[in-house]
Amino acid sequence: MLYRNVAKPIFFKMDPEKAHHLVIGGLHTAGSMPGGTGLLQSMYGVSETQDLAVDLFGLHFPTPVGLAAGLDKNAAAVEGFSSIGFGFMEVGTVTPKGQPGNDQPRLFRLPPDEALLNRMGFNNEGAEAMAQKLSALKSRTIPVAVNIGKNKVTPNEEAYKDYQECLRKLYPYGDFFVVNISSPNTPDLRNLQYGSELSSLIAHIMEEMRQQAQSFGKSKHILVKIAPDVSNEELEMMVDALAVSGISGIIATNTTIGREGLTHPNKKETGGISGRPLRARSTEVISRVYRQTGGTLPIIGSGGIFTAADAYEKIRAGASLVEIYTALIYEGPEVNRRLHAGLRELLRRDGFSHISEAVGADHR
Ligand code: FMN
Repeated sequence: MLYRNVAKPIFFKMDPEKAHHLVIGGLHTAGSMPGGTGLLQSMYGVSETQDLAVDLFGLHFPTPVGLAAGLDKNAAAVEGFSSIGFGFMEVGTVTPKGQPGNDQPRLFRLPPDEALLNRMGFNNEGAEAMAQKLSALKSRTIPVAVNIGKNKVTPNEEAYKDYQECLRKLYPYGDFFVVNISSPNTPDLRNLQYGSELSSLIAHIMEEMRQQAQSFGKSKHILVKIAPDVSNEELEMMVDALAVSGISGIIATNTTIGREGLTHPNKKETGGISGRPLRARSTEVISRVYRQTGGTLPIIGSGGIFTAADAYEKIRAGASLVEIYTALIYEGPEVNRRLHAGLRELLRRDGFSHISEAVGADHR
């Protein structure tokens, strides 16, 4: 209630990006202050329960709801985000070199559509800066995934070098990794999702993962995040290629360039839409990936989750974990307790004693 009644009315009067920096700054300060994480935990934390804790990728996820990529692009507030009820978080997208991203304004709210539109363009401080921040963390309470991308100036033919460089700099610090080839805001990035470009990129990335595993003495998992704006045939080919590539899972999906059903005038801006309008398509993609792979490739569901029913829909469609971004902006950190309690109730309703029993239940 505190967020919805007090903070949100103030934030929503501000420029969206300024509000964003205020949140990150606040969570950074709270997270690094003595007693700060404890206070956040007591206000917004979620107690781990046996029915919702997930073990996957050799990691323990205290809850199945994570923070999606793009909010903490520089890993500036990991301790803060770890204390408000998330079961894991992604940091990034990070690129090898820092870059400013697109010109502002580049983030827009569409309140009646419960959506955000962004064309940030991978604004971030670069892999080295992120490595320093992650290495300075005192302790970790949830898995932290590093979401990696390519610099805007790097041509697609050389994109693999950027992903490899990110892995070289960040391998010790990520609990797992996400290859972002699905942002609509880096020119031509999404072309890396198709055909030989995809196979060759992932082969190079897997080669680097093997080398890093050897020199670091520990193998880690890497997932690929895909776009919702692909035809079902394209999706099928993509999943075929990814299923044999050695990656550990798929994140479905990133934002959409579609504008269907939107009412707010900001829909005319260029960029990717997140939130409510993305819900149905991202669930459909999850469902298709699960069916095609027979549930053998773990899926993290992302897109338009506001309620426990939204999260559960994605889990039943085939997601082992889910993540949110836009709901956090519209609903505040209180959203995590609601999702957690609601998911437990839905599991009980369906007679499941553990969330893993619900994963892909719609296909059985
Ligand atoms: N996804 C990425 O993989 N990398 C990013 O850097 C990234 N930046 C984002 C920035 C903004 C402002 C928003 C709204 C989304 C961004 N995303 C990024 C996509 C989210 O991680 C998420 O997949 C998407 O918003 C759908 O989830 P949601 O409907 O819960 O927001």
